[in-house]
Formats: sequence, structure tokens, C-alpha cells
Amino acid sequence: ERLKSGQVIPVTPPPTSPATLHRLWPEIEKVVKQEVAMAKLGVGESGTGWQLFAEDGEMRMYRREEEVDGMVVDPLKAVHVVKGITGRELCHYFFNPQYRYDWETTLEHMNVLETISEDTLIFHQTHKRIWPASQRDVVFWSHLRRLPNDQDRDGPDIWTVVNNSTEHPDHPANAGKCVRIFLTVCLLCQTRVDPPKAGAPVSRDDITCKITYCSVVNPGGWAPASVLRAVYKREYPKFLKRFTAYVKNQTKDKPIMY
Ligand code: 6CM
Repeated sequence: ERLKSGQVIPVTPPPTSPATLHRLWPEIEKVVKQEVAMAKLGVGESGTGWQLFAEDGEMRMYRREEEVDGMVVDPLKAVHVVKGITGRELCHYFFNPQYRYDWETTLEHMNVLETISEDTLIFHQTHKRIWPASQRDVVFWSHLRRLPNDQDRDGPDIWTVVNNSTEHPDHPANAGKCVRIFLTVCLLCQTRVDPPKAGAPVSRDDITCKITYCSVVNPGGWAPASVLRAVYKREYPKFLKRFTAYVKNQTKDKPIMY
């Protein structure tokens, strides 16, 4: 832009991710906005019917019993507060494929079908068979994003990963031995840094992360409701405890990543 004085001010275009050119981008934008808004609502605000089904220390897990065509699709909302790790660290280990076998116990096989950009991937996963149901698989895009912290502008940014089912020509649904499941998952992480003692640098003891994990999984085909609910009741608390312990262990001797 040229001012009257003749001085030229360089105009920097806003940063553009190559993902914004992808066919899935409008859907990714829409779903990420929706899921983040839902995750930010407390269990008291986001409609009635959330029932607490698991509790362990700071961790609380709620579900709403819902069925579609006789299949259990209970929405799940979990909140947890973990000391010593940041939201960025949690999202880093949740998003990146090289760590997934370390913490995802229901996983049999994982494959990245497409790298849309460094923060957006398409995965195919097969999960362990649970008797008496057929084995399940899933194809989903996964998107990692940093969000501004509106509540505390001086505090660290908020980080999120959203996973949402999609289609991919290399893995059509229900073509092999697996039944295709459909999911929407959102991990939202808000970090708080307490002021350290005068003169001391911020250490991991000063950091607390509030985690919200929301998921809706449609099993995609017949699965007995009682078995499915029993599996979720056992597996979700196990996942969140194991995953957060894994991130604590991975990061304990590393510099803090905000
Ligand atoms: O969100 C989680 N993991 C992510 C990375 O893997 C991703 C994948 C979620 C897959 C969720 C599938 C769980 C159910 C698998 C068994 C289905 C059996 C149906 C038949 C039963 C009778 O979002 C953590 C997921 C934690 C799951 C407990």
C-alpha cells in the first residue's frame, strides 16, 4: 500500500494453510467450530440428561443414553484436570500417529491414508474385535488446532484435536470383514500457569491442564447394547487415565511446550 508521502507499507497476507484448498476443508471448519463450542459447555449447560458414570480423582465421565435404529450411540463427555502437562503437549501426543500404538489399547492397526497438511490427516484404523460382535474399522480426518484463549488473554492458548468420520476410496465401508463405525471426537485442552515463587522460573509444578473429551460413536451395525455400554464404561476411563499418564511420562524431562 502506498501512502501520500510515497512510503510503501508491506501488506502481509494472512497465513494460509494448504489444507484450506482441500475438498474436506469446509466440513472441517464447520465441525471443528461446532465441536469446540459444544466441548466448552459444561455438563449442566449443554442440555439435560448427562449422567455421571465414572469418577476417579479429578476425572469425571458423563453419558447420555441414546439409540438410533436400535443402536447405542450414547454421547460421552469427560472432564479431567491434570498437573504438569500443557494442552499443546496433550494434543501433540493425541494427534501424531507415531505415538498412537503406545496409548491406544483398543487399536489393532493404524494407517495414514492422506496427509492433507501437517495439522490435518486422514486415518484408517481397525480396532480389536469384541466378542460377540464383528470387528470394527473407521476412517476419519483428524485436525489439530490452536485457539485463542478468550477468558485469559495472557494465559497459554487453547489446543484441540477433532476427529470426524469420512469416506475414502481406498477403504470403502463394510467391504471386508469389518463393520464400519462412525465417530465424532473432540479433545479440548485449556492450560493454566500459576505464578511461580518470586524469581523462580515456571516449572511443571506450576502447570495445570483442564481436559474435555467428547465423543459420539455409532457402532455401524449390530452390537448388543448391554455389551457396548459395558465396553464403554470400562474402556473410556482406562483410555483417559492411560493417555494422560503417558503424556506426563513422555514430557517430564522435556522443556514445557505451550
Ligand atoms: O479418541 C480416541 N482415540 C482416537 C485415536 O485412535 C480416535 C479413535 C477412536 C476409536 C473409537 C473406537 C472405540 C470402540 C472400539 C470398539 C468397538 C466395538 C464395537 C462392538 C462392541 C460389542 O478418536 C480414544 C478412544 C477410546 C475408546 C475407548
